Amino acid sequence: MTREEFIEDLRNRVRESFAMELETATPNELFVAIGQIVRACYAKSWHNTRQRYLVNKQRQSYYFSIEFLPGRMLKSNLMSLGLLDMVRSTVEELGFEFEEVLNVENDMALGNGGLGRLASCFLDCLASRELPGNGNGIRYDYGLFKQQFVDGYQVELPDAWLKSGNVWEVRRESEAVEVRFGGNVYMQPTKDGKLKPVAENERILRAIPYDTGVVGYHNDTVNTLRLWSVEVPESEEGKYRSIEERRMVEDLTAVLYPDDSNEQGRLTRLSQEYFFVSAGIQSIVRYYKKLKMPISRINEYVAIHINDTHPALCIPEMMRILLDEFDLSWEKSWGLTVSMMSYTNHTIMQEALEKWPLQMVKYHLPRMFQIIEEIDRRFVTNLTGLYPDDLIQRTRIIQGDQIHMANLCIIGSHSTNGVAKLHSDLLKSVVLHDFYVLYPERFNNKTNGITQRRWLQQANEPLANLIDKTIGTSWRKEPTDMERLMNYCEDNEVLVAFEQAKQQNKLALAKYIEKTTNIKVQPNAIFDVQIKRLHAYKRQLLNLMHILKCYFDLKDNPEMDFVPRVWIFGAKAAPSYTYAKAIIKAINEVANLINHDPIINDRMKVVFLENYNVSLAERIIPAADVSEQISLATKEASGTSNMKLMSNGAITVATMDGANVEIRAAVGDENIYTFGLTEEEVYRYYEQGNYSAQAIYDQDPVIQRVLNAFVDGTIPNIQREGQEIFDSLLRYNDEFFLLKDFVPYCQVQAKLSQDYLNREKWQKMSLINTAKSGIFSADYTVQRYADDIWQIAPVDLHKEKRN
Ligand code: GL9
Repeated sequence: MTREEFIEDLRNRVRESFAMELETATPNELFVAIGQIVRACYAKSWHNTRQRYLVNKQRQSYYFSIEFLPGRMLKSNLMSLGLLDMVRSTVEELGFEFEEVLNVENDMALGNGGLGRLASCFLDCLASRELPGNGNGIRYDYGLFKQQFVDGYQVELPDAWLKSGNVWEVRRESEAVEVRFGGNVYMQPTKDGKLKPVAENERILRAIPYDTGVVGYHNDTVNTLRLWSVEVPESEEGKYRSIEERRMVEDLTAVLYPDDSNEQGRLTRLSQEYFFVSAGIQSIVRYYKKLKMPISRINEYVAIHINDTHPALCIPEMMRILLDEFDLSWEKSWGLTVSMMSYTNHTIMQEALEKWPLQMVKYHLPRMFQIIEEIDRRFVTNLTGLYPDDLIQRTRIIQGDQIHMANLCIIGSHSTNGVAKLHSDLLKSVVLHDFYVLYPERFNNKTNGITQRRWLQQANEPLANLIDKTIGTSWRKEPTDMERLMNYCEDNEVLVAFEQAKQQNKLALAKYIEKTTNIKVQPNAIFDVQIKRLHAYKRQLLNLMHILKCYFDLKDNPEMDFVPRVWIFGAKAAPSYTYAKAIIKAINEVANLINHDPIINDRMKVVFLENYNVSLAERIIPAADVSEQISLATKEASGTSNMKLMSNGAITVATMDGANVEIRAAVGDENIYTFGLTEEEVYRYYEQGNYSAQAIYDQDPVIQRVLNAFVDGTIPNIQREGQEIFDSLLRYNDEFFLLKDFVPYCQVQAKLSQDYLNREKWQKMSLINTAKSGIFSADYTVQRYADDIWQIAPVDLHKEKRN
């Protein structure tokens, strides 16, 4: 597309869609019109990709996830299509602010955090590697809540992201399917002496797919993210007597559950899970029928991935279709199902392991229940005599009155993986050890990754351009090529240029901070960043305790040498998680206290940015000097903000948890600040039960002063919250060992401050972090899933041309 063609197209679309002339258009109209043009640009490739898969009978993978978190798509699509520079300069020449146009787009925030963002990075990388991989999920009418602070408290507002339409999606009316809930199922004998399930009084819902193209980077691959929305089918209209009854049904895909790990056990959530699973599996099977292959070979063409346990019903739903609709035997159906399914575990936090009340499943999903019962029965029968009874009882799916979804996933799939080395090892040795005894060959590790195209190339153009200038552009497709930066570790010119790029990003963030919070920050201070969901185990409170210590040090000794620092937080708390909300309130009050204290004289600033989301992450990450990854060892399965920040040259302050362990191995001990309890030490405390927070408190006057600040009025306006926090640390014995890790944490922070003054040393560390970050590209992660688990490969793009 030439510049002239683009302007012509833009002019026409603004005219046709809005009855306006280009000259009078606002960023809103421009966004929609450019979005339409971009979609038109990849429409043909999208169609061709689908055709290619169909004609080649391509084996495909389907990534089932209850969350996807793509963020904005205009800039990334323009970039993938190679149109970004032309469109940007043209739009600016026409007299518009390109940034403003980009900012019109609502984030697509159909996820809570790492797990949902990982799913989106994976889709991007699958397309960019020309791998036939699709996404399957839910089209929530409301995404993750918008966060506001009122008097320092988190307030949640609805995210009506679809209000002004969605240029990227295509509603595929003709591909709707029916999903059935409730009713009774009984077994009826057939003529040939078999038993067939017959259902009556079911509630039938219509699932409509909305497809979004996932555009590969500089290739012709456009894969599909399919999200399902609920409707009442016409045939069922009569069954709903009241508007409320109908509303209940339509509410099924209304909102994303805002809990990042706590399962609330709500019926709507269970229904959501079955809804998108059943719709997705049905649409896969219908597609497979088009290939005209026997059903007994479906496992050669289809790989289904269960992203955490939320889509676990994929297993019984596939069984249902093979048994009830294709009349396959149980054994044959089971063999096919297990060979198609694979599962990723994303956390070892006990409260996040999904369990459903047996009665709820039995009543609302009776056929699913029958099948799960039979899977469980056969599991027990097959193992009895071969393994100890207690092991069988611990690993079976139905225990007491609950259904254990992780157990279902492991038993019903051929692969179970964790998301970082340490996490996968813990699954084998502790959390899922019993299963490891049963199925050692099923367990494997797939360390998470990120896409540097969004998180570096797109979010951090100053650094990306500098990398291009230094080592060429190949890293954009082959991220490990960034290693070549290692040749410039001693090159002063390059180091200074890196520093300037960082400085430019810090300036931009400082402007944003001032605009949104009225806080003025010094761009030459250390920008110390902790961005992630707010959770006790992630220990934002430890960070806050260190801030308080610095504050007291300065108060006591205002003349001391102090390297200026800006602490930047971004975090949402689950609306029902009162403890996490108390910490938000406390951080905000400490910020207020410190930011306005004349003695501090701007040497410390604490900034809690509202409404942390993908777009805000894209602003913060390029400007970070320091990356806080300080979860208690064993608790963070992997983390992914650690990888994004590292890529952008931030230095990590890290516990030996999740992927931090692999980051340290990559950059070397001297280019990361590690501290804190190790996995072994944490488990030793658990075994011996001899941790005493009170004892640590009693012996350490600094800790006393920091903790007392929460309850003695030093931090104003946090009576209730301060007490709750104080009690969590002393009365309830500090579940996440903050007091134990506090001193070593402060020590590495002091070291870091000193090192920051040595600009050359710091800049070199920063460069090494970027250089070594290529291995954390999700390009490689999805390639490993493709090779080891899904067995999918790129289509030979030139095959059709040759034929
Ligand atoms: C998580 C883990 O907590 C993270 O450590 C991990 O990086 C991601 C992706 O594998 O998965 N598991 C989980 O339930 N969440 C994660 O971030 N929670 C959210 O997505 C909010």
